Amino acid sequence: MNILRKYKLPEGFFLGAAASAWQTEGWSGKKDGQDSYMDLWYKETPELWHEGYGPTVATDFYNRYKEDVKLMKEVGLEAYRTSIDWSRFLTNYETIEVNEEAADYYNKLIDEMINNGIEPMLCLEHYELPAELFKKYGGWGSKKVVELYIKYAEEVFKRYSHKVKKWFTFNEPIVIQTRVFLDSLRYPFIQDTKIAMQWNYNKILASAGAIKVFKEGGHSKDGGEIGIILNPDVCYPRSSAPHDKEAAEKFDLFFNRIFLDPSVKGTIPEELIDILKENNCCFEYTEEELKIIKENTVDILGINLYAPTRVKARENAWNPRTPFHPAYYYDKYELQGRKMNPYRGWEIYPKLMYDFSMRMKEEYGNIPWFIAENGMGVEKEDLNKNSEGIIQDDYRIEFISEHLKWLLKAVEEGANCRGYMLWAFTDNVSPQNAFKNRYGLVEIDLKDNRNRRIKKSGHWYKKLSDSRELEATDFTFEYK
Ligand code: BGP
Repeated sequence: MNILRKYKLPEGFFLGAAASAWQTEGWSGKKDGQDSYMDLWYKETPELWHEGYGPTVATDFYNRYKEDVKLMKEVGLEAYRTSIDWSRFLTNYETIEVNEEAADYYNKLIDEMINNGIEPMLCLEHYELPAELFKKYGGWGSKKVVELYIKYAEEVFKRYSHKVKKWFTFNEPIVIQTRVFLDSLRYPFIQDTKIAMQWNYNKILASAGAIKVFKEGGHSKDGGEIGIILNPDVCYPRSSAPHDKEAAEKFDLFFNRIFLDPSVKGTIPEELIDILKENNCCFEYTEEELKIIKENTVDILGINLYAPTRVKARENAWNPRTPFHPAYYYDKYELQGRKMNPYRGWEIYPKLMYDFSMRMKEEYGNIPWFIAENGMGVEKEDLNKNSEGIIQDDYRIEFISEHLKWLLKAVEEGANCRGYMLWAFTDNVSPQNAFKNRYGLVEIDLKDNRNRRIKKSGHWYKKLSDSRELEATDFTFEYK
């Protein structure tokens, strides 16, 4: 028998859940020419998306948000994070012509949340780059797109910053270009490391630019805060030997410090620039841009943590015919005996919450941050219902409890983590996996008009939020 303990949620520590516009809203209300990069990817290769589902209807949040806000209350959310879909919000991305219908929808959604006591947190880009800017300018590879994004951000702040107090420039800004241009896993299947690095850099610059207009526009008054949501891969070396440690350090440089350092410290690591230059794939930058990055760091960080990454020194020589890739320095490594989520193929290692928290405290000035995503995607959950039709997702309750427990321990030891948001509020569309793995506290029933039904975990989350007391196993390992 495991020993159970009660852990108190500290005062002011918030509980919420997250989603994004394109994963929930559906295309309802979108006009011709308003596709996002995600819509384009799906339209080009629908056969590669799980069972053919994509963002077309998603959860129909655009039409059903009132019903959903009620459910947010019923599962105990204090805050809800979603995004403004850039491709929907504007009808002309160059002259910044607003789609007033969309602007009205976002306005009503914000009001609905506030009126129900749920704090809205909004992100400006959760992969919703307008397809038109992708096709015309090559997307984030172009500084023109940086300029247009900052104008879009300015327009959004003007309309809503008197009501919304937490803003985020990007969600997981590293992901798209890593999958598309570094690893060539997605449409349009191009491999070009320099383009991937230019996207990284241009997003760093765009984030700083949006923070600048936020501050200069006076949107910080009355407690307005702006930050970015990053997905650091908490990385562990196979061994303490120098070659394995170096592999982990290089992985960390390319996938974590690349966004953490400029966002928090205002600097891009010199070692990264040196390596990119040596390999002829450095991004184009100017001293003036570096100054903007230096002067416009975040107020708050949102952190998405799901699974650890384990690496070891490479065992085989690099194929000299392949272009430079950070994997020149490492191989991925699987820890024997690890606990897995087999559906998503991710290791489950709750202590990563603690390890990352301590890193924020020691290396990043302990600035305010929160868990912006953490969760467990599981396939065929509907086979797991009780007689009343409620999904019995005890594994999700255990997953949340174990991760939250490690996070609370870190807070007790001085980590400046302000809250926890689960991915996700309802089941929703994943890139390519679509509705395969379900993440929600609330089920979306695809066989029955996308009806909503709170899962066992949703009822549990509500109790947690009301009692502000987590019951979870003690830290001691039980020998059997
Ligand atoms: C994060 C994204 C989310 C969400 C989540 C779950 O990386 O910010 O948008 O999709 O991961 O991952 P997936 O949907 O790939 O299973």
